[in-house]
Amino acid sequence: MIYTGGTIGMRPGHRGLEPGHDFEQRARVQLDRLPAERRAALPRFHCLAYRDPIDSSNTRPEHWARIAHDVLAHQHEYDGFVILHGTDTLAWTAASLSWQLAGLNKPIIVSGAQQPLEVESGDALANLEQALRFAACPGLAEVAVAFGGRLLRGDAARKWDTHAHQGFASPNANWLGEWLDHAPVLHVTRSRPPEGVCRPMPWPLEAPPRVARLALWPGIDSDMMARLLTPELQGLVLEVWGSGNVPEDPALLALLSTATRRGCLIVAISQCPHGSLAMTSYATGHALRTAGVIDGGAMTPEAVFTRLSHLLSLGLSPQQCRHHLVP
Ligand code: ASN
Repeated sequence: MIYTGGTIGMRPGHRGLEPGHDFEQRARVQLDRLPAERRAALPRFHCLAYRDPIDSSNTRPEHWARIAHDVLAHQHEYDGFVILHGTDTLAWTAASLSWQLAGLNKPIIVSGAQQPLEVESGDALANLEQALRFAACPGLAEVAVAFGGRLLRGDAARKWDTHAHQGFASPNANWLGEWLDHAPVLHVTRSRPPEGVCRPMPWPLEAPPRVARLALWPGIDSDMMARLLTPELQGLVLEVWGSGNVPEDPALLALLSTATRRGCLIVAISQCPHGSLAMTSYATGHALRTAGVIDGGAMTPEAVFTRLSHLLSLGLSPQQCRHHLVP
């Protein structure tokens, strides 16, 4: 178990909740409150508690690399891993780990909580128990998010509710499993086959690639977009309308086209949380294809952003990245 911070381990401070320490001891005190038979069903675990736990709103790509590095450093010692994380950017970390650790073939369960461990009737103890039990499921061989009784694909999960115990959803992917009668149940017993380029590999820390995210709004013009589409930009997650539409503005489309021609990878996904792109349905969508924009299908913004970053950090050419972008 790796504790990185987040509300699950927070304590009240002067300005509000702050990342707390002594996590392992506090977690074991809580787990001891479970009924004897559920305690007995927990796997044995060791805990690596980061000495600098953070609120996950402070997460940077370096943190994703650090977690992947720590998992890989201990991969032969454990049958599974639990990563405890703040919920605000948990979906980004889960997506990043699903690329960085593709092919590890062990359960890597990312979890956290909406309330701290010590809150009576909070969700922390339940999520901790569920994460540990799912991490001990031999049939699971990928990164997944265990939260509020659901097990979601690591690259499809999204934070869905600011407060509810069921704080995560995967609107475009079926659950991998769920918690039923105090036991983990897997709906999919085999993970995806490992992908060619993605062998387990921590992100190179030195220079994270320059990737940005842009959601269109009515009235966006090419001047505004040009500020983001600088020559240094290597990748862009472009969140467009509906099934893949953009404004019919020749200057805006020319800007996208110039960027893709110089090798910037632009991936379009929908601003609708549910459903996939179909860039050929409308004339306004067809223009995106002509501009060299890649169809991101039903991927989440977190998944596209981290996948782009991962592929670019491997030093692959834009053509190779393009080939591997949409699984
Ligand atoms: N701000 C917290 C975090 O992301 C929220 C949480 O964990 N529930 O670290």
